[in-house]
Amino acid sequence: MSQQIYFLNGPNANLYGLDKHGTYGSDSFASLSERCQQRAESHGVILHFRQSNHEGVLVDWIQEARQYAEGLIINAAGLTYSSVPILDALLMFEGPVIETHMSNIWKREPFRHHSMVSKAATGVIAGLGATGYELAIDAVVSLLGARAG
Ligand code: DHK
Repeated sequence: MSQQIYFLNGPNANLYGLDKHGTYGSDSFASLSERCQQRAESHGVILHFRQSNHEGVLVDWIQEARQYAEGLIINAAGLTYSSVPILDALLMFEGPVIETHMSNIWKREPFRHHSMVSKAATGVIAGLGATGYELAIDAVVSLLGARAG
């Protein structure tokens, strides 16, 4: 059975590519999903790439991942800076967790400089846009390989 990875995206990520300032690059969410599916396929893992604007839905998916996924990637978007429920759910997940952001959050407004999610993250990738999303998949696969070996 192939390994499964959950890649969860928070509020407004569905609008990537439409931001007039280009903060999140030019890839639409659909094309981001497609790129990530291709990357996962190249590693022979099953990717569940999802987005919700709702904190509780993200918590439900993280809890679901405890049953089905070996690794988890999350861009909690605007919930990154406030969500204790997302942090608590992630702390209950046993596999590697990669926190991702399309933008370099430390180059932006001060309120984006402190992530609640980071306390539960194995590693963080930020500022590399869609490439960072692909690298997050590479990282989880590599960490899972290291655990298996
Ligand atoms: C995405 C968002 O929607 C923002 O709220 C975060 C993050 C940054 C990103 O860079 O992917 O502050």
